[in-house]
Amino acid sequence: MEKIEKIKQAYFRLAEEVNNSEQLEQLRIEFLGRKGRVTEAFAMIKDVAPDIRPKFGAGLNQLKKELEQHFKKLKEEVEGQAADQKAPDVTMPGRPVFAGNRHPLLKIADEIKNIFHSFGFTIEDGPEIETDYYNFEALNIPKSHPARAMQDTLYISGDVVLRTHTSPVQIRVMEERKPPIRMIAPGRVYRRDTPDATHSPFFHQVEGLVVGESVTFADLKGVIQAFAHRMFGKDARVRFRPSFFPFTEPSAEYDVWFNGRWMEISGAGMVHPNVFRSVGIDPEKYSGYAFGMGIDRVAMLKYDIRDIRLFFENDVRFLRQF
Ligand code: 2NL
Repeated sequence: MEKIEKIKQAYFRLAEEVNNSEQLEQLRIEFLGRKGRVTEAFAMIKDVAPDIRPKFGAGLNQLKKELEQHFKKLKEEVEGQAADQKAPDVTMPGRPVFAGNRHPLLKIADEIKNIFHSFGFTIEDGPEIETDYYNFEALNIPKSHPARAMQDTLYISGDVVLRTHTSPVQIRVMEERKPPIRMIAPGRVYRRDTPDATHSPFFHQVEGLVVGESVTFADLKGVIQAFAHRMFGKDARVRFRPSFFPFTEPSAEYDVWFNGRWMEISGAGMVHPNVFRSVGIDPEKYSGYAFGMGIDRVAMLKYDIRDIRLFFENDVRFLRQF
């Protein structure tokens, strides 16, 4: 029994000092291994006097059980520590980071630009702060037109305005270039509107303009139809309704049928001869068509968004869906 007690004490003395896996393994070999001290003690049973043999055997069994249990706990401790101290596992998958995404209006604007670019249109740009001349006068919009009133347009000073459409870009291009012209002008425009589900004091528009010899209304319809198919798929339908704009004659508004409803996209028509005259293009020689469309409207139709203000509130829960 003294022998058992000695092994036990030796084991615990050594176990106290174990703090890495090599020492742990040493401990196992020395006490619980095939030639370890516990195993050796079992081999001694046959040399022990028969009257104390059962007690010795039971003591040894008890010792073995106790050391094995303790060793198991110790092993868990040592290995846990080792795991903590290990270098980071570079093969672990990374934690996903939300990298952000493009604004839905920019995505739609890009799609529109790509479609018209593929039709051979150039993409043109111009100032958002415009003069009365480029925003109204050159477009054959009379002084008396309600759009020119203070309640509809944001005036910076007497004849400086925030552009109400991107038509001024087309006027500037026509002043600078000879036909043929085939262009779109995407950009932000401003109106003096109180925000609600369908109005915002700023929104986004793409205007298109094609000028050449014998350009017709049929060309306009074909291009709008082709655009609608590319943007909304082959099932999209387009309808034209007669309308009036001072800068086109004849004029039309057009709607696109998509997702079970008609949505007014905007207007179009043949460029008014007075507009050609104000930029020095001969209306007897050239004809052209123009159209406008609301980017916000196209985005609302395509993504089934029912409130335009969502685009401008910058709530990431909304924005990250696209
Ligand atoms: C709308 C739809 C439209 C045009 C824009 C245009 C531009 C030039 C000459 C003639 Cl430079 N027209 N743009 C034409 C028809 C409709 O926008 O609802 N506007 C108030």
